[in-house]
Amino acid sequence: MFDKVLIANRGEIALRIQRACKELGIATVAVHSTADADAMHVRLADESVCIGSPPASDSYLNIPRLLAACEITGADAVHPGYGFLSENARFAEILEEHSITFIGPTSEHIRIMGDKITAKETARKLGIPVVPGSEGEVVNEAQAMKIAKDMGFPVLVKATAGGGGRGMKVAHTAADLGLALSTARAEAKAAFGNDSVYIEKYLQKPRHIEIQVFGDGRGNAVHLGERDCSLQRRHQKILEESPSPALNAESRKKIGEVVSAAMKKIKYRGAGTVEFLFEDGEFYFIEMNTRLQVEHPVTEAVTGIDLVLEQLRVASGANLSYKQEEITFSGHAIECRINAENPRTFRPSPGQITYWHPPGGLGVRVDSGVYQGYRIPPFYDSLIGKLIVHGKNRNECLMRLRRALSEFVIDGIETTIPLFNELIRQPDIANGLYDIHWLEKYLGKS
Ligand code: MV4
Repeated sequence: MFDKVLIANRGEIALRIQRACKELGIATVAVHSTADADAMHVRLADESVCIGSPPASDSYLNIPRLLAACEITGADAVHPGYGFLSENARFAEILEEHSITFIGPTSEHIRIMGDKITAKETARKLGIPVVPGSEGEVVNEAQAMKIAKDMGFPVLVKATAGGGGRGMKVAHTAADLGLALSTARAEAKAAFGNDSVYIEKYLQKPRHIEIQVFGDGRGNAVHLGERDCSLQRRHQKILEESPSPALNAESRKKIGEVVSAAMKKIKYRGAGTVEFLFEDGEFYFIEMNTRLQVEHPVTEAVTGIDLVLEQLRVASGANLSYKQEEITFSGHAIECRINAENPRTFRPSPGQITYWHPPGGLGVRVDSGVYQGYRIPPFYDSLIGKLIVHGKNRNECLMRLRRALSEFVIDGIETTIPLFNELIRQPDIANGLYDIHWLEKYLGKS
């Protein structure tokens, strides 16, 4: 097992990773920008290194500085968390070249899944159901038109280097296709420096269901059930739950087996999430995330498995701690992302937290890096905490979530807590009847 892990991240996930390291007796190194000198993950780490000024490019995304922090402290492994460099294949490679373990998949798997076309092609070959569409990128309108007419409109133009919804354009009819292609290309070029695009049949009312997987890198892999992440606004998840209200035991078992078999075939290592759209009882692969996800505590709540402990163990060469038949799913969990934002306009609300009182009690978990008196910097994303609630079933979970939200006191800034108080009282949410467009329709109306 590692002696010292450098956590190349900040905020709640840096603390989350520190907890697992401490349970295994591993020393922790925090890195921080000048804006995060007072952050909790810096206070609780065994060592800390200031790696630059607030902009991520000058700190959390700066590979030479992260490498220098490893050299200075003698860290023998790096945990990237999520975001920042967590899916940067070159970063994983550079660490390995310096005999420092990247706690995650191989750079090869990061690269394959980071390109949405190679990801989809790999999934298709592994027997994972994918969305009908072009075989690879489309190079001109004539080619796109033929494929679109064969599939039928509407179609979706997507950026090959994309993800998270950037560089995506719907073409509802043949007349829209040319503009959709050029607009998606321009957005992809601007966002990723790569204007390659592909097209897919546009699914109009899907849910977003993702499967948590874990592999040891030697051909063993398990799935840890699904998370329903359909409640999103502008591709930002705001609430996630497991199990999905839309799945029955048979569809859950089937997709879990297809995905874990696929991860065995490619000898996947570490935590991963296979993302699907789910519509009319069918799954359609869209992407794979080769990192720990923000919403991983939802899976931890229903399986009782600490995913970060597993990441540390597997990265140090250990076998998986669980066989598939030993993984059980109990109850229901819901996570609400607490953002420092206005609950109506979603405008960021940085500033000082003058009062902080998180909820507690059975089945209530709050993962956060803030504290009373902490000043939220304006430079990073607005997530300040995650409220994860578990109950024996969805109704008990909702009942407990209502109570936990009513107990949560955060003064001095605006947060999205009032939005959750509203949402969990909406019949569609209480009944689990929502798709990926539900929230934006609701916000558009209210
Ligand atoms: C789609 C889709 C409909 N049809 N692909 C959004 C970001 C990336 N994860 C893929 N996304 C979508 N791909 C086809 N063929 C709809 C979306 C989509 C979406 C997906 C999941 C969660 C929220 C979403 C919001 C808008 C669009």
